[in-house]
Amino acid sequence: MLNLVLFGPPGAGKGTQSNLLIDRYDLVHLSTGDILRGEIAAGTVLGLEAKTLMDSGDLVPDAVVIGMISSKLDNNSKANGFIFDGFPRTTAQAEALDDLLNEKGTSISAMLSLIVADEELIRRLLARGESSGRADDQNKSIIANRINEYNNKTAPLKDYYSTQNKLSEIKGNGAVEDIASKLNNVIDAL
Ligand code: B4P
Repeated sequence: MLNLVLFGPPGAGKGTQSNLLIDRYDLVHLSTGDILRGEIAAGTVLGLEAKTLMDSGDLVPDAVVIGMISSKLDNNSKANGFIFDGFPRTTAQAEALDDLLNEKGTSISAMLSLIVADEELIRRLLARGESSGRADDQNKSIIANRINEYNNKTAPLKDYYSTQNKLSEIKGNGAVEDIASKLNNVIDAL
């Protein structure tokens, strides 16, 4: 199985690149952000709980997202592999993911980490906010909180995967196709 963690700060291009990778490598795309926004749109209890946190740029509790990923893995038992987009975001999530994959006799193949400067992240997210309607894309202070959450809780996961020799860092600025081509080169060499 090919199991990829697509990693990076908010606005780094994780969702954008995932959409290209799933077609090329025939993988199942698991975006915790998309799943949570689906719960909000459906008006579930989980969605209602998550909405306030997401709208202010805070992370949703680990137990919630780990439970979501666990059931998605069970529902896709015949998959060739997965792209984890926006997950894991904390050490507890990374450890839980290792355990879940281990139970299925597989593991993470690589973490692909997109590097983009903060000014470019802010520019992209504000631009998306003009059309997405997402509350967390609407103003600089919420975006700053998301970047802060990433730096404090999520960026340390690079060390987690680096000690397992699974970390590749890729520059995430420039044309979408050029970044996709760099990602493909890393994956094809695995
Ligand atoms: P996510 O949905 O994961 O949102 P994101 O970090 O903003 O990344 P996204 O994938 O949407 O954006 P992308 O970089 O592709 O998370 C939202 C919230 O959900 C979190 O704040 C948190 O509250 C909650 N959450 C999700 N997962 C969680 C977890 N595991 N644990 C706890 N909480 C969790 O693209 C951004 C923009 O850049 C787009 O407009 C795109 O078109 C543009 N873009 C992409 N590539 C570009 C390029 N090369 N050049 C120019 N623009 C580009």
